[in-house]
Amino acid sequence: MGNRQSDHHSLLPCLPSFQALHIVILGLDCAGKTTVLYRLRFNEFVNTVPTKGFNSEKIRVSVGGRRRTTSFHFWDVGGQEKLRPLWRSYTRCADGIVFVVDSVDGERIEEAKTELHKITRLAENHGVPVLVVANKQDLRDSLSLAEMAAMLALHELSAGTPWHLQPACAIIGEGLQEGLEKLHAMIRKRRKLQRQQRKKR
Ligand code: G3D
Ligand code: MG
Repeated sequence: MGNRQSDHHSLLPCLPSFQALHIVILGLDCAGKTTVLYRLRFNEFVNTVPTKGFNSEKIRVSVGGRRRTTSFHFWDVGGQEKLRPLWRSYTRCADGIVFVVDSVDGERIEEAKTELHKITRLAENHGVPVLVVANKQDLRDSLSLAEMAAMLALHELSAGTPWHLQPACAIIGEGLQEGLEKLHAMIRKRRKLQRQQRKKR
């Protein structure tokens, strides 16, 4: 575990390591990205510090009701404005994106929407499934899922981008397993489609 910095973002290997799914966790600063990562990694709450570079963890998770576990390689990238231009280096070749939104930060939800739409519109991210995590649902005054979906204009994401909006509370882990199941299902569906398209050619 660590809050690492890299000067070699453009050199990140394109190939995901040994069949692990390459998942990038994005979202504005303070949305709860690092809390999500460490909740998944240690199954407990870990006090976070602002992420200056990135955190990366490989985690095996049992998904899809299968006995075998699936390996996810998560990249949690700093969300401060000055760090957002780096997101693109991490989403290159991503199998999936987890986009964490603070459900009580109504003031910055427009900013979150802009960043979400910007990253999913990139040509190289076309078709990459997105799990939108409506985090901090434990707090009073959190926006409802319907409000979040409307304010983030999820239905306006490009037609080829599969997405799922998951209510969650990262500090106790609620909703995270369910969200990962959905993300995994979307990734598998996309891969199946890609295989079928390759066969047709
Ligand atoms: P980031 O990595 O997106 O920048 P962090 O965000 O994971 O560092 O979390 C930012 C703050 O939000 C942290 O509080 C963290 O404990 C809190 N947080 C994360 N998830 C939840 C949640 O589901 N519910 C609540 N109530 N708080 C959450 P501090 O106080 O350390 O800034
Ligand atoms: Mg962080």
